[in-house]
Amino acid sequence: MQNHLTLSPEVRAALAENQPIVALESTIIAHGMPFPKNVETALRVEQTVRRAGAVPATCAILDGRIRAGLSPDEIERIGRAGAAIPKASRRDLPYLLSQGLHGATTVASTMIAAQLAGIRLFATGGIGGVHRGATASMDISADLQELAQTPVAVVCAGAKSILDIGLTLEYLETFGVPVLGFQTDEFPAFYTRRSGFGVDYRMETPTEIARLLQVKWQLDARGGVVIGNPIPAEYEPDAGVMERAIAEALADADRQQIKGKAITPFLLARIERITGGQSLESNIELVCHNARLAAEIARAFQAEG
Ligand code: PSU
Ligand code: MN
Repeated sequence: MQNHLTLSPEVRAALAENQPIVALESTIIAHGMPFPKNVETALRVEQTVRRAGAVPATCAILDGRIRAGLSPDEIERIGRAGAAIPKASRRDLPYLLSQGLHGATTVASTMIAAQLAGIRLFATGGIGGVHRGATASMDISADLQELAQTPVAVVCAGAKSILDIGLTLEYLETFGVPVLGFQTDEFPAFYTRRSGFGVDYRMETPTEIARLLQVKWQLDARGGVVIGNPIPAEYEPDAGVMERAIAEALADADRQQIKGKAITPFLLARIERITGGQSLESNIELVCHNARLAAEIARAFQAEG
């Protein structure tokens, strides 16, 4: 079988030495934030992982190869190219790899890259989910099916209320994906610490989470775990402003008939425009916050294993 994965020298060495590693996605770089903040953020997230004692593995598709671990130059190239690099979820991989193309990895495809590499922890901003109105549109992110089948734990700030958070949690329950809250009883809603929906289990420490992950994969090698880490209160934007921005963005998407893979990036960019960049600052801070927690869990996971 041909191996489609290329590891950076640093990630390869970290794997050989059983060091803690945190996978990071690239759709957030190419489609989630504007240049140059996207590149600054990606580099700052890597630095955050390092400071917390783990090795970052930013993932992407470059020249038809799945890559785990990128150089700062490669990260900058992805950030500059932005939306010119296609957003790549599970279904896009065979095409991009067979054609020798580039792709920005989503939560789903970053989980695939992490699993191929042997990386168990992954930090991002928000996961994809069941979209509002999905009973008619059937728009459910492939991230959720990936969580159902691929053994990687995803630290996120929850799911944005551009999604139907209740249905997203129902879907995860159906597919047996544990949803944990780090020092919270509620699943966070990305920009806000609360969503009104509970998590399955509240966890107080990275070690507790690491032990749960060990047991999960001892029982069954299949499937991921969602770890909801609320945005720090000092970076939480005004909830009313965000709700109005989200409602306006959703109405615009509806009017312009935005569909499929374009909808999430469209909504993120609209919200950022409407809030005058306030949402972007919050987004950056919560990603760094998640990267730190993922590194701490990765360290505890290595210690427990
Ligand atoms: N949600 C966010 N920011 C993001 C994404 C989701 O708050 O950048 C990105 C992630 O890469 C996620 C993807 O995996 O969008 C989900 O897209 P879709 O709904 O098309 O599966
Ligand atoms: Mn979709």
